[in-house]
Amino acid sequence: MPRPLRVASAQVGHIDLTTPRSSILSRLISLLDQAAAQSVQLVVFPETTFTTFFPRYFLGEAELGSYYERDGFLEGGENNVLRTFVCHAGKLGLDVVVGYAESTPDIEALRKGLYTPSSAPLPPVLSKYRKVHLPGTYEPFSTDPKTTNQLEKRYFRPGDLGFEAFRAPGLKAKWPPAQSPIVGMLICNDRRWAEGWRCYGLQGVEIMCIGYNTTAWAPELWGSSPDLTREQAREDAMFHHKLVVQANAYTNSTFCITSARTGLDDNHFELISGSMIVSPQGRILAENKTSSDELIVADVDLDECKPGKAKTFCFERHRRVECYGRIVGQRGVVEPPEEA
Ligand code: CDT
Repeated sequence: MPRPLRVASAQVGHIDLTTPRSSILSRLISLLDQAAAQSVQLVVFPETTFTTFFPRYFLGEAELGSYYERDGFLEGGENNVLRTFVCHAGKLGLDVVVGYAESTPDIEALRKGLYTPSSAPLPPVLSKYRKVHLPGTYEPFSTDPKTTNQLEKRYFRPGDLGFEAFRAPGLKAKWPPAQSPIVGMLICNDRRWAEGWRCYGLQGVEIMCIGYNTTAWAPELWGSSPDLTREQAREDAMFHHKLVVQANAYTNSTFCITSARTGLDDNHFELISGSMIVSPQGRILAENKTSSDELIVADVDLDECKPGKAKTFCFERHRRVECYGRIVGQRGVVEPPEEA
């Protein structure tokens, strides 16, 4: 029996450091309204949806605090953009995955000034995911305001919730006797690590939801040649983004929805786009056409995950866990010894 679903990626275009939250919120509300008008059931928004990608800036603690959402956002509070967004999605009957920088009292108590980003599908809050792999550095590459820093190790703590898949029962309204979708979340840099994908694969994930901010030009960050032109760098960043998403969707036989924060922030910092919906065969079903706010919609049938899970990637039959110990037992590279 097919399990059809209409899903969307809500790509968000440029946001400056000083863009008022009220104007960001109205753009997000418009994307939600567009999704509802097109009878979408699940929408995925980017990482740090409600602000610019502030870890690229070296900020003082007072300013930094204004870029986080406080824990307990559902209870209210002044100018609570996240709560307004969530309530609007709820009114429209949409399931939403949205990334935001989260501040929690326990984290503040532990280590003032460091926070954890998370992503939550709402309403109600079915699950929460906190980004595990934090790229970049604790110290800035430079304090020159034009430098693209990546200060996630300074501004956040690594996620502590693991990779827990969950069911989204609201999405099966159109096919009641069948099982509800199994959903997983990753945030940005996590998508480059096969380990997280496999943890979800081992729970039978059917829809991976990934928001991100990926810089198109940051020579200090790359593993590739520092001599690349801006065009080559942008092309590489997009290639690697698509490579990891398509490959991991295929090897775990899952759909995947990716959502970019994109555009040219502060008229200087370029982020790639690449918002797309990918099939369990690793093929792109729909993708962005602009580098602005844009809703990318696709109709999927979750039962298309089944052949890959039952055949090529039938984990129970083919995996050889006795050979994989190194993956969890060792963090960095240990090279084989040189021949004597
Ligand atoms: N936000 C985020 O995690 N960005 C990183 C940049 C890493 S530089 C290769 C990303 O993986 O896209």
